[in-house]
Amino acid sequence: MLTFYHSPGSSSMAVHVALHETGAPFESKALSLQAKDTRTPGFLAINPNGRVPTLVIDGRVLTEVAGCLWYLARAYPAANLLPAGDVAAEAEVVSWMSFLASGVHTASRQGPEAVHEAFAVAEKRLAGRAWTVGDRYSISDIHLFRLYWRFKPAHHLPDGKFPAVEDLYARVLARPAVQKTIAAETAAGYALPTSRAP
Ligand SMILES: N[C@@H](CCC(=O)N[C@@H](CS)C(=O)NCC(=O)O)C(=O)O
Repeated sequence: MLTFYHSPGSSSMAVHVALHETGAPFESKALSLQAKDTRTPGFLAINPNGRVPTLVIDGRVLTEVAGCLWYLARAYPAANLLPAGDVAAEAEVVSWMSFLASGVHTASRQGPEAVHEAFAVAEKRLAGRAWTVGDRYSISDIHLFRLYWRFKPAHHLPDGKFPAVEDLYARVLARPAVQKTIAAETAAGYALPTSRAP
């Protein structure tokens, strides 16, 4: 049994997309960042870091976007969210997700200039390829998609500045699992654009 602690529109959206991609059954627990639901004693007892996403797998707690995405890709291989039979390609997925968590997500706190620089690096890393790793969609594309989805309006990233990222973003946005996630999170409630990306 999976219990998914998340907040609509936040980092946890990437994991929400992967849950829908895999079709894994899960119990949804939506938390409000504004109401500081992630800082309650009850939630801190589950995740002492007080952050979403938090996935509880049969009583075991898993945190961080990259960890949760990796789990879902490995636990539900039929969804094809990881390159198969290629260790170097799997390592590339880890490399992208580490870069996205430490180099792109954190840039938000340093302001728009740092975010622009981070996406310029992502653009160079993509180097005109369709997907972050190999020739098909994987969890690192979901991770990149969600950051661009959030940061483009929040940090005024102009159309045409990061063409490879934008192209990947548009193809991921069109996926049924992504549309389902956006519908579910919109119904739960969030407002975009925001002046402060979480
Ligand atoms: N490094 C973490 C970042 C997660 C994160 O920053 N989550 C934010 C929402 S985007 C959060 O839960 N904030 C709640 C809080 O600070 O109280 C990851 O990759 O999962």
